[in-house]
Amino acid sequence: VDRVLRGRIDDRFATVHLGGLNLDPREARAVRRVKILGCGTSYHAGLIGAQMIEELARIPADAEPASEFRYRDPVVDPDTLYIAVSQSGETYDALAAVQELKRKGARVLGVINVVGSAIAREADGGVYVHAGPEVCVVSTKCFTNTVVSFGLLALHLGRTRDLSVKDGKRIIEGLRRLPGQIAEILEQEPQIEKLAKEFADARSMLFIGRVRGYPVALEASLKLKEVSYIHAEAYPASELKHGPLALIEPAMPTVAIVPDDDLLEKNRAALEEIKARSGRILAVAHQEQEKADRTIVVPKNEDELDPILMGIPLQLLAYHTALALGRDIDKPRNLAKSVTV
Ligand code: F1P
Repeated sequence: VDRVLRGRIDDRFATVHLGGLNLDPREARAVRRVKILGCGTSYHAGLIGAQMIEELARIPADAEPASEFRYRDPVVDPDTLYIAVSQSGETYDALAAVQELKRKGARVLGVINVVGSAIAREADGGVYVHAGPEVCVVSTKCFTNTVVSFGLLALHLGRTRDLSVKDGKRIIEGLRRLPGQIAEILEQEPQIEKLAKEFADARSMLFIGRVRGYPVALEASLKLKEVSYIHAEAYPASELKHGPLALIEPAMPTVAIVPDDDLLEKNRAALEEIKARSGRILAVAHQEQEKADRTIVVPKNEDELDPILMGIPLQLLAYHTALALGRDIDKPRNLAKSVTV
């Protein structure tokens, strides 16, 4: 995270410098919509990025799996800024989506880790996330850095539009706190390892989060699936009452993302619903949650940046669950570093 922030923040004017972005202030102001495309973890990072862009720049934004986008006949709109996300920069579905967009005359930026990769070459500009080489197949630190990069990009777009200097400074200070806060989370690894052992008997796990917490839940459930092979499903907390509550029972624990923001009471009410059905709950929160059986407490940042931190303990949880089950974490079955077909 230090690396992605380094040299990019201008504290005096509460702005950021994104050298290769290739989007001048006039072009940034002309953007009417942002569409983010990526696969797997990169798609989940894009979902968080879309929320950050809506919150900080007030531009309507959404994310879609690139693998789906490329198979439909999308309406390509000149006022939409398209952003492709990829750790490897080689994922074929994402590359095909970018090529299709370029063919239709769209402006496409990349949020990419590997410098000079196929998608980076194809894009008109963008942000490198500087996560370094991912040594294992599963994307972890790159997810974190991609979301931080979206924080920078959202701040940049926001400062060319609606975001005040005061809010810009608030976000910048939040970004600067991240490395220290991540170190604090990593210090909790022994406790998380214990929790992983406690929950490793689950046949299936439900991950829930509301609004900012939902993409975190999606990514945490993907991490668990990828390395432990435990079935996991992520659901928006607000959708629980529309069906999945029927599944709650002690054999299916719930991991709940419960940030201290204006949705805290709503999230607590969801925990109560689960408890009322004898569900076991592991919460990731900014304070102990009374209704949860266990809570991983993470440091609080600015509301908009909370998702960056809340995913990290759940990466550790997936890792230690896989270890407890004797899985080969560095070579998970059926997972390739980049999916090129
Ligand atoms: C996309 C992705 C990863 C996943 C696995 C397979 O890769 O779905 O998120 O962990 O490695 O590919 P990328 O486009 O971000 O390189």
